[in-house]
Amino acid sequence: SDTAADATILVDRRDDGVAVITLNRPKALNALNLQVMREVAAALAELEGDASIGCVLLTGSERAFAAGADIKEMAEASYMDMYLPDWFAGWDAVANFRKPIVAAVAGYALGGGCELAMMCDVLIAADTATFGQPEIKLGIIPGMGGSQRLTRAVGKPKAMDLVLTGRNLGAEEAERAGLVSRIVPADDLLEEAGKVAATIAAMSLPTVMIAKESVARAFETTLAEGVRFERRVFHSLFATEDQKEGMAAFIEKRKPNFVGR
Ligand code: CO8
Repeated sequence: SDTAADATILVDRRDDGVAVITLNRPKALNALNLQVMREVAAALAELEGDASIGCVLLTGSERAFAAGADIKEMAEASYMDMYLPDWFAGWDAVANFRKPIVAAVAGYALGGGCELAMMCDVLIAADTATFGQPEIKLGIIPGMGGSQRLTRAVGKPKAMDLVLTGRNLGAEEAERAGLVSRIVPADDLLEEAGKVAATIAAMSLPTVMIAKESVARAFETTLAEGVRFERRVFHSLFATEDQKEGMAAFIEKRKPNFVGR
């Protein structure tokens, strides 16, 4: 772990190609203040350039992935306090990160916590996970992409229900709605999510990055444009050594040894 004493996150680069980022403000249920945002963004910037890391695992505690943006930090803010520094734009570092991020969510993922989880690529939920966009109860609305990403994930009727009433969603309803990838027993969360992240990290890194980019494109464009994009980047993979290795390994009935280029 390479973390400062007063840090709000822990970063652990494992030798299986997975970097684990743990949100660590236990007394505030991992409320996402500006310090957390800056530390996550800085950690991701380092991991982006670390060729030994193929996947990031983002998690919180048993009690809370994150109970939202830090309400105490925002309570007295004015419009200009929010607007001029573009409050929370720094979280775009998560959404724009090029390697996959697996979120391992136990306990509360509310408000900005739910929005942060939705910025990740694979969302593994403990059976104890609770999702929601309760901002309406505070007189605000989701501000880290929730009104958009939630609606794309679960559709308009469910998103309206959640955003307008602020009610919580248990893990099972979240999975039925398409918000999470898988549910696992809470005791197995880190192990199971770690296996998913390690599986991804063992693949060809450029292929994984391009696969992520291609799926993410579906949220940005029309079907015809998205399919055209996919075909172009599909063709581009034939410029990688890993495509040659992966196909040769299949034909020779052995495991591929991807080199990440
Ligand atoms: N911000 C600051 N502190 C928090 C937050 C939060 N979001 N959530 C919990 N805490 C603190 C509590 O204040 C408490 O601190 P203290 O001990 O000093 O009083 C401590 O964490 C423990 O919390 P509770 O005692 O409340 O624990 P409970 O188990 O009783 O309840 C809940 C847990 C249900 C999760 C409850 O804490 C809660 O409702 N939290 C707030 C949830 C919420 O409303 N989240 C949305 C926040 S707004 C948001 O995320 C907007 C994002 C976009 C903003 C974009 C701006 C541009």
